[in-house]
Amino acid sequence: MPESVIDLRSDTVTRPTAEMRRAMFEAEVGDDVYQEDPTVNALEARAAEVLGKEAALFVPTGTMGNTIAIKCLTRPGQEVICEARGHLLNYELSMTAWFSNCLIRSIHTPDGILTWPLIEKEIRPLGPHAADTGCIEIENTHNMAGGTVYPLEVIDEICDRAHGRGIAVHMDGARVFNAAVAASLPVSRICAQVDTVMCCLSKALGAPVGSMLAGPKSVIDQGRLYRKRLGGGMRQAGILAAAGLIALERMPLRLQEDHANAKLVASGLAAIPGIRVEPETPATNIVIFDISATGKSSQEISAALKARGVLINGINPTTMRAVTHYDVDRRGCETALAALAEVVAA
Ligand code: TLP
Repeated sequence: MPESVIDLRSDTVTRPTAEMRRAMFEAEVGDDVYQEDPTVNALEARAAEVLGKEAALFVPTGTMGNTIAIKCLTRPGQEVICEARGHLLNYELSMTAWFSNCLIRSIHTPDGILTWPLIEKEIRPLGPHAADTGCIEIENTHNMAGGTVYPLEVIDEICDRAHGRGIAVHMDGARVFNAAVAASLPVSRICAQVDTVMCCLSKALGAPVGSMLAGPKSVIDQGRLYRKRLGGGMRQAGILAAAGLIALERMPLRLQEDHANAKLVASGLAAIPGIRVEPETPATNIVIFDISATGKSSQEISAALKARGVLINGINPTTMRAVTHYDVDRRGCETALAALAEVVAA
């Protein structure tokens, strides 16, 4: 991809910083399946500290982190409650069914945010006609709802009530650092009550590869075995963990910039005839917008933008998503907006 392309398809496209590349080059490594890679061990210890959990596990992807968490928190034949547009349900190739043998019970919300009253209605005790609820999964920030952020009291209430009924809570915190910045709270406070949290180093935090799964030591020990079963037992993974450590320490400090750029993109989009932005003011770095009134499909718009050096994908024929990140600055966002206005008007 040439440097001049403005890529707003996702924050997964971020490339490692010069500092990360240097750290990767110099990383001390060992065999992580023997738990002898000092850099992976340091990353796992630091992630546990930052996330406020007893232990953490370095996994190659967010999908693997979620898969392992759901497996550890459920028994085969149970249900997992998840928001209807959740990543777990829509973008993980049915791993909840395939690996954990559980069914997802989804709940529609306007903003991606589950609340205890919505969840309570869907909790089922085991009986002749119903499978019991094994776990509740919440996505913070919520990707497809437009990077929305769970209010702290909503998370705490879900966790208190769920635990009272013997049900575990997993947070898909792929972008929990964005949530923390938006809520002006330490990430450890946001996930204080959830049993497990997965966070991605390879999205807004810019590491080339990797996510962390954090939780009680007993769960993480069990998770390490599931990681091996899934083919995720990596050897000299310290090369990757070295970049992950920098992602964890340095990159959260600059996320506010991405959030400001997302607001700029949202207000620019709202000014283009035929485009409607949802929500109007993004809380974090994801802008979801409806293009149905432009008379063009998202595929047509994507193709025309690509010809102008701008990449933005559709979620479906009438909805598109732009994600801001550190590889696209304010000027890049302005150029993308100008290209979009041109494409829509053409
Ligand atoms: N999200 C990707 C796509 O898969 C949609 C993106 O471009 O946003 N949880 C959430 C909330 C995510 O957004 C993603 C990736 C994952 C989990 C999975 O992470 P990876 O891609 O590392 O498996």
